[in-house]
Amino acid sequence: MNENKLTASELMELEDQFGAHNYHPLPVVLERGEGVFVWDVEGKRYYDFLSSYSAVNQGHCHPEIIHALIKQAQKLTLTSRAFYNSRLGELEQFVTRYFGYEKMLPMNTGAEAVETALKLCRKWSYEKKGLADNRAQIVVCKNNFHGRTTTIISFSVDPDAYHNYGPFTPGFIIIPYNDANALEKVLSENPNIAGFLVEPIQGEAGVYVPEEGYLKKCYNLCQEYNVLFMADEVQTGIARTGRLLACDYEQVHPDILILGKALSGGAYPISAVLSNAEIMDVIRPGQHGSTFGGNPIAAAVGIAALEVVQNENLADNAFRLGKVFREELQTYCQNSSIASFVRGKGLLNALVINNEKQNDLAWNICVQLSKNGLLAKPTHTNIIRFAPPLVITEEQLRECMEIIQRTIDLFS
Ligand code: IF1
Repeated sequence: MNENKLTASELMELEDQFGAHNYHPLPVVLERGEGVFVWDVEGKRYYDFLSSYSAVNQGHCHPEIIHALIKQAQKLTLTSRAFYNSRLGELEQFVTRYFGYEKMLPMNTGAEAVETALKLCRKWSYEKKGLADNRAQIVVCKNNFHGRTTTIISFSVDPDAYHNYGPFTPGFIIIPYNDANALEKVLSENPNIAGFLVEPIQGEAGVYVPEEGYLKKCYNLCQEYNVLFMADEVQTGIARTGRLLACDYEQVHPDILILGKALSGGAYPISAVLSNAEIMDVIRPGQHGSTFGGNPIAAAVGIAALEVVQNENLADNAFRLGKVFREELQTYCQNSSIASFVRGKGLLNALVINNEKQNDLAWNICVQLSKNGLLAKPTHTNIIRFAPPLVITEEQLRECMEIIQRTIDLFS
């Protein structure tokens, strides 16, 4: 142990003093990760049930992903897109084949990829669909979460996300989620709609799973009205929900697919927008870009991260273990005065806590869970998200469910 090493409370104090207060973290200071585990600065081990908001689906520090990262970092890290680089084409070929598209546009963060999709959709609507200048409207859903940029928060309904960040970007129409009739109504009444942007499962809203058939209905309506169906699979994509994409459950192939997070297995910020050439080709040289997007490290890491998903059958594992998780916890809920119900798909799940008597109950449960060796984070005061790395085994999952039940029992 390094004698000069700061203690956990000193490290938290540093963040408190010198960092912006835009987060409220659990009081745990992590310094190492491997697979489903992370360790804090005192050497205590935890099961990670947040997976860095579903970015580390492949598990922390996956050796093959880290190997690809290091190897490429020692050779060439960044060229900008002023030149070709020896890895980008390979990534683009790999990713387009992997997800069944003709073209990909690389960015870095989820929000940037969403922004890219919105710009692409607008441009397509003027140049292909023939909308009049500056008239394009994009339909989005209530309680959406697509990132933190000014345009994206312009169509948020969460005051925390948008309050006092105006003026906002116009051109968005908000309809209820999980309501295909609402989409049909707006499409039939408004001829200026360019696209529909949707999360296949609403993550930030509390893992809200729409009715079966919703995505398919919306996709078909978009086809009927010549409107682009854009799926934000930043959180749901890449095996998290038990299929490669959450849209795969309904055989929906989005016109524009938005990916991020686990596209790198958490080793590097990588995001991407995918579509066919007819759409993507409306963006010409100089009309969109990013200094870091498509850099050689990202390319090497992205391929390695997707290979892991395939080689280790992570979608199947998430599908199978998600069922085990929900079945067992649902039974537990029936006998608990505190745990109301569980919902989700694959290994993207949420437990709804009955906090009528105590509104910081979910937070307190999460603090106690951390003491018992499992990390999860509450959202919307009464929802706890459970999303372990997809490399988790059934035995580990069963141990975790035991920790969860034992912890909640303490509050009964
Ligand atoms: C934070 C939640 C998860 C996303 C979807 C785009 C982005 C995200 C569907 C933007 C990001 C995050 C960001 C994170 C909290 C988080 C989150 F709580 F909001 F719902 F994952 F669970 N589309 N989701 O979920 O991606 O620009 O961040 O790379 O701390 O804000 P980004």
